[in-house]
Amino acid sequence: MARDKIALIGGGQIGGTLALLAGLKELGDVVIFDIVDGVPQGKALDIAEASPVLGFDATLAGGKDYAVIKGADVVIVTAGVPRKPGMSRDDLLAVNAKVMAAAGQGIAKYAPDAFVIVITNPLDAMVWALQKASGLPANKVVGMAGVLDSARFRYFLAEEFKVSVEDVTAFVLGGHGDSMVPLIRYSTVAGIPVPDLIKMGWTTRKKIDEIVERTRNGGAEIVNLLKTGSAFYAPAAAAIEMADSYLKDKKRIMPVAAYLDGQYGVKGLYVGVPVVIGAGGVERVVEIQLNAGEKAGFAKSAATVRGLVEATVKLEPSL
Ligand code: TXD
Repeated sequence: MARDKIALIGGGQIGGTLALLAGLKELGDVVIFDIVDGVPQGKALDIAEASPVLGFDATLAGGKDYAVIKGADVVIVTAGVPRKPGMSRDDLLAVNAKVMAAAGQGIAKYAPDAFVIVITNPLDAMVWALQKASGLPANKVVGMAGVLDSARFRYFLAEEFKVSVEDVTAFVLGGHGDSMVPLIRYSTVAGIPVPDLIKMGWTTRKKIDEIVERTRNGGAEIVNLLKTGSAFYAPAAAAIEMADSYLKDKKRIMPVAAYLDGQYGVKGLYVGVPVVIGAGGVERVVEIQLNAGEKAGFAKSAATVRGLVEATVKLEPSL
């Protein structure tokens, strides 16, 4: 049986890391598509030359013609421009919406059966734009944000409790970044909910609130440190975990930007919710009961996303 094929649309900071991680985990053959000639080919060749040392078998290639993604099983989209100082939100939306329109057409033409993971920011609007432009079924197109936000939350909790990150689970809802809604009552250490750990004296409510705030600002914290770009190791690791669950039909439950058709009271938008990811793509949206505060936080997050999508449609009428 031929290997699976992973196509990366965008071979920049995250794209290159995705290619390396896909190789390391032997997820399949990798192609990198980018509009900058040479970069995709150079990164693909460099990672291929690492394979004898790292011990994995995969073919890696790059190119600037969408035909290179032909037949891909998974497509991960990081193509676009990051927000530069002085660039308005609408400028960023306009540029990246055009990129999503082109990527959507390329995927529709060459990889219509793929599972698509969008990473490009502003994430919640770009995943909507990509699905619209590609015409792929909504359950085969998702956005990566929640797995990254929950990874940050899990890391900070593990640091606070001095336990292994492997025994910490985190539950986040809503949009990416500051409109994220973390549910500490469903976040646990070895199954013990965080509120119980507060009662057990392992930490304080104040400390947990600080950790939530740090998670919300996780992207900005890295941008301020790097100064020349945004996070890319953790975002790439998060997207690869989602691809892995699809390719191996693992049916992992993960927080992703998924298409809601009434769940959580939202219709026709991509918002961060827990879903089951298996060979069918999004196989189930996990709809938990929210209390009044959580409902308000989620509704606020969904309203922000709706505003972004409406602005995107105005700026990119082809969507
Ligand atoms: O959690 C999340 N979703 C966020 C997403 C976490 C971190 C980064 N976030 C966003 O991902 C970020 O704001 C960007 O929108 C994307 C990709 O981030 P990255 O750091 O990889 O950006 P780079 O290094 O600028 O790479 C973008 C690549 C670059 O090589 C460009 O040449 C290419 O995209 N590019 C294109 N490729 C194909 N087609 C078009 N039109 C195109 N335009 C640029």
